[in-house]
Parts: sequence; C-alpha cells; structure tokens
Amino acid sequence: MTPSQGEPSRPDSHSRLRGARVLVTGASAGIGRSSARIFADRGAHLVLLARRLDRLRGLRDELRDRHGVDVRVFGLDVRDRTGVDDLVGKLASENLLPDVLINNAGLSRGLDPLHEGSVQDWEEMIDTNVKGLLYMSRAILPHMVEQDSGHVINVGSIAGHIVYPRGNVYNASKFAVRALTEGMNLDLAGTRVRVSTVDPGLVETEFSRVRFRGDDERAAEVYRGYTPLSPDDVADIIAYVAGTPPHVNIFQTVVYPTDQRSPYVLHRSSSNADEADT
Ligand code: NDP
Ligand code: 8X3
Repeated sequence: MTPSQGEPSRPDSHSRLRGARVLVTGASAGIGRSSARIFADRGAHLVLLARRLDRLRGLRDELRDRHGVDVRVFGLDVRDRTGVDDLVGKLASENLLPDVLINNAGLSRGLDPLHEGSVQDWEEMIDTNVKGLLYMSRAILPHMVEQDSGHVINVGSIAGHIVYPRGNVYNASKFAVRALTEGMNLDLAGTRVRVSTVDPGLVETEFSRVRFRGDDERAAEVYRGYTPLSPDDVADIIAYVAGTPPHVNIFQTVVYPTDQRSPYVLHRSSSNADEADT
C-alpha cells in the first residue's frame, strides 16, 4: 500500500527535527557552525555555545532572519565546570533544555613527539575534548533520563580509531570520546536516550590554525593537493544521525574524504606517492 492509498507516510529525517531543541557546543566555527546552520534549516530551535560570543551573536541573527527559529547564544568555556552547571540550570529554568546535545567543542594543540610535548597543550586538549564533554553530558543527561528521551551526539575523530605519529594526546582524547560514547550507551540501557559519535577524517576548518597556533602556512599545507571534507559534509551526517527515528541508535559514523583512506593514506594530486601527513 502506498501513502496515497491511506497509509500514513513515514516522517523523513528532516521533518523529525522540526521544532526540536538542539544544543551545539563549539558553534562559533567549523563543524559546530555548519551544524547550527543545517539544524536551523530543518526547523530546529537552537542553543549555541562557544567562547567567542560575538561570532555566536552574528550566527544567531543570521539564522533567526533566514529560518525564523528560536536561537539562544551563550558564551561558555566547556572547561569551566561551574559555568557549565550554571548554564544548564539556567536552561532548565527557562525551558530550553535540549532534545539533542551535540558535544562538538574540541581542539588539538601541537604535533610533537610525546617526549617533547607541552604539558600545557595536553591539559588544554584533555580539559576540552574529554572533561568538557563530560561536564556537558553530566549536566544534561539526567534531564534526558528523567524525560526518557534525548540524543547525545559526540564529535569524535578517526584519531579515536587509529593512532598516528605525534598525535599522542589528541589521539588519546578522541579514543576517550569513543569509550565514553560506548560507556554512556551501556549505562543508558533501558532508557530511550541515545548516544552516537560522528568520527571524521580531515575536515577543512580552523582546526589546523588552532593546532599550529595561527601558523596559516602550515595549516594550509594540511589541506594541500586533495579535497578534504567540508564542515557542511560533517554537519549533514550529524543531522542525519539526529533525524533517525527514536528506536534507531547509530553508535558510530566514521567518515573520510575520498582522497584519504586512513591517517596513513592520503592521496595528494601533486604527489606520486601516498603520504602519512596529518
Ligand atoms: P574549529 O577550530 O573550526 O572549531 C572548534 C570549535 O570549538 C570552535 O567553535 C571553538 O569556539 C570551540 N571550542 C574550542 N575550545 C572550546 C572551549 N574550551 N569551550 C567552548 N568551545 C570551545 O574546529 P572543527 O570544527 O574542526 O572542530 C570541531 C570538532 O571536530 C572538534 O572536536 C575536533 O576535534 C573534531 N574534529 C575535527 C576534524 C578536522 O579535521 N577539522 C576531524 C575530526 C574531528 P571558541 O574558540 O569560540 O570557544
Ligand atoms: C582531526 C583529524 O587527522 O588531524 O581529528 O586527527 S586528524
């Protein structure tokens, strides 16, 4: 029987997001900003967080004007546990708790052998990528459990599947994201709260500029001679994962650019050989 014969049609992934409230950490750039745009395009209301509030305000105005959705922005450093708890308390009191939490805020600092690494860089990566994700999840998950619905989507990385030279602590932080996704899923068994990771390979964002502390030449070199993923490519996948029906729980999505088949196999058009160069 076709829908035209009387059977109700199955809602598509886009329409399931209409009217949902989606919270995105790290929405001021890259994958987080693209995610905000795609969710707004699908009619979701947003809570957008990052440290650069000026950027979030610009994005809020753009999305409200273009899509007519409700967009709230807050300056937040996810490493600030009290700040996270206070903000989630405020969201609860204003009825702004999210149906979907996207733990995207993250960064890499440096690309050094472990024995030459900067302890400060390690702390920044672990505090942001692991502890920040934990603080957000610990604050929001109890509300999801209470209402017996919700979806946490963690942005991991292929760096959480395969270790590459000099990736050490960044790799460890993304392995932790993968382990925590699995752990949350196990602990949430019996509820209807879902937890997923979306794990991309090379995506052209501000990531490499941050990793190399504003060294634009070195950052541009990371993306030379091949087609990396765009932040919109990844946001599309995040939105797909979020738009699946509530009884479907995608644990992991691993996505590479077609020119990259592993951290060790990157095909650059200007080179005759595959390179290990991240
Ligand atoms: P960008 O540098 O473009 O964006 C990072 C975002 O995270 C920014 O909005 C930044 O906002 C935010 N952020 C960083 N630190 C904090 C903090 N302490 N508190 C709040 N927000 C913070 O990078 P991407 O978009 O590429 O990175 C997004 C995620 O994707 C990260 O988790 C990254 O590890 C992951 N990833 C990236 C890949 C890539 O190749 N680009 C590949 C695989 C995974 P602000 O500075 O304003 O606070
Ligand atoms: C970011 C991609 O290859 O630099 O997670 O680790 S990579």
